[in-house]
Amino acid sequence: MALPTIGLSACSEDSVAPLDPDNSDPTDTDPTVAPTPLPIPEMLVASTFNLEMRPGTREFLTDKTTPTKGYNGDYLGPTLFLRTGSAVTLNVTNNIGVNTTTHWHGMHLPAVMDGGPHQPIAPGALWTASFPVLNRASTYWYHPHHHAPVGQGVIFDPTSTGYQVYEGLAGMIIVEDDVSDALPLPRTYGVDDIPLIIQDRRFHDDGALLHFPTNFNPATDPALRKGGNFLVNGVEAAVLEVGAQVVRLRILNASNARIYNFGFSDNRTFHQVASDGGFLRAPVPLSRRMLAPAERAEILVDFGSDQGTTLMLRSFNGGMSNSLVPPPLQDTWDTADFDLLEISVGAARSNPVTTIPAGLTTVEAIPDSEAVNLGSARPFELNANPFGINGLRMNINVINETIRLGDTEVWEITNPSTQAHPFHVHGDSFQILTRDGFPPPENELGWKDVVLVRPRETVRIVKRFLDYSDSTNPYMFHCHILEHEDVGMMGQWVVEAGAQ
Ligand SMILES: [Cu+2]
Repeated sequence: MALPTIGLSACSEDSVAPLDPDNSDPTDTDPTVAPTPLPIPEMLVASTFNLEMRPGTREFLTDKTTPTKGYNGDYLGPTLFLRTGSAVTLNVTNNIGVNTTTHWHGMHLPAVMDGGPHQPIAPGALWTASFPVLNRASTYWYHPHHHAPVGQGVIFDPTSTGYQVYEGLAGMIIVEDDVSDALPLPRTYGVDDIPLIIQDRRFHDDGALLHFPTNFNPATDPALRKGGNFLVNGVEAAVLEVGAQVVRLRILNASNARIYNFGFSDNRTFHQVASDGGFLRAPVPLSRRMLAPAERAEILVDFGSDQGTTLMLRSFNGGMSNSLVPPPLQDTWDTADFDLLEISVGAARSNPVTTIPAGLTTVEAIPDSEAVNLGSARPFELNANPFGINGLRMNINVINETIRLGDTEVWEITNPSTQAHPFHVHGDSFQILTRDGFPPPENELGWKDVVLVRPRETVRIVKRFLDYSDSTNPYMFHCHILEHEDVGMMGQWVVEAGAQ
């Protein structure tokens, strides 16, 4: 499939870097080439899903072939539709020629079904996960989570998580339940309910994915896969056509390392309705929503008065300055505003949603008094030199934390480093109690499975450990900057059934 090679010329402000698929000249735009409509990943609705991890190619750059990997296709994968309360079976076949896994990010499931480092899939092998869907309605995703031997060369290892996700292995999961059914939200997939999988990439001159610059020095460089080619659903500089109505965008930051500060080119207000693991109590009005790697946000955007106009989904990283990525680790795009997607508004579709609901659902706040360790929260210190957690690098043979089934715990995550780290916990969603002692903003008062911990910040989360115990097979906690994870910023925990 030929992909667009143009840079859209829709930017109205000089300070905004135009879309630039070749990433060579910020003024290099060619309005004579028609833009590509935003592709919508195929949605699979089933109780048994068959996923094949396979190699492919894409033409991201004009007349250049990029070797890629995908699920059931060349790049990314289908959207899996799951229903709370149903049973699901996922058959994953590894045809990418190297060891891998597939992890169901955010799902509450037995550890042996998690698809983490302890469920490797050998080349040619089939791995099956089956579990009841217990999650709340929200947006989740899947991606490889293989653990290559930790060492300086691990980020170049084609079996590492960062390498494989960068090649294109990722897809979205949508869970619906009785709560979402009852809400007056846009729900027609690809029409007014739009998946947006956001990624950044770099390319060699020959079109191959550029993992690191040729002059990359592992001793001094940040060793992060970041680039100035921004893909939405695997395509750069695409156009999303919507109706003049309320549209729901499911934004997934599936980038290896990039943090985005999403907003629109006209600075309009939008409403966040869901965070990683479920709906918020009520839509939260925002003009910016930051998402770190692996975070999701569902937002409602009212285009009801915009028929005949276009606007841009933009990342306002200029406003982030040095607060999350310190200067030695920055690239151009960490401190610039840049466009991700053009949105073209046409006539309303049939049966449009035209209003933002006043309320959504009840979110029971887990009382911290329920925690068995309120006075001595379980500590997690994020270490960047060398990378690790609590002074330890990931060791697949070491269980770092043991938790008792049925307990509720407070975890305290501290970040003494100068860089923000998105901390992810497998197994089930948690809630954020405090950031530096204060309650988080309203749009973080829901269910989360990734929390961005800023430099020198302390975040307390509360999590229930219910339903599944397994003293042998662990879940993971880790930084979701994938290169950090790969070099050892990860640990393992088990849930044991013990005397209550
Ligand atoms: Cu990190």
